Amino acid sequence: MSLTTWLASYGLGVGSELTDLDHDQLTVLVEYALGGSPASNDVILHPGITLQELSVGGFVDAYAVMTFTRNNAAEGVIITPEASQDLVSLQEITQVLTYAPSAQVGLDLISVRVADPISSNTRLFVRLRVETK
Ligand SMILES: [Ca+2]
Repeated sequence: MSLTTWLASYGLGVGSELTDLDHDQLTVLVEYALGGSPASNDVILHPGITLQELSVGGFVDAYAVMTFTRNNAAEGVIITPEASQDLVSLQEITQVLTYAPSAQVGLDLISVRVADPISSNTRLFVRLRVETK
């Protein structure tokens, strides 16, 4: 379903993508990409961050893992997980741990890990960037 069609299904028009009408801290565009609704609270869709002990290259260490949903029906959006140590320089997180259907029909559940173990970072920020193509 195109973004325009999806917006119209909620009585919204092009130009409302960056609003947060239901005050759940997710913009309308992010709700479309992650599988939420601009008319209901979707706090449950906020990306989750956990620390996990993982074996990478034969060495076990603690890694930051971000988990988020993706709306299978969303067309024309790019979801990019990113990590930064200083909020100036951002690197795309490309190490995908899992990419599988979620418990909610139509959504995939994706987990990615930051490339370097948490012990190598004094500070670490992660975010999900959502943009239209
Ligand atoms: Ca919502």
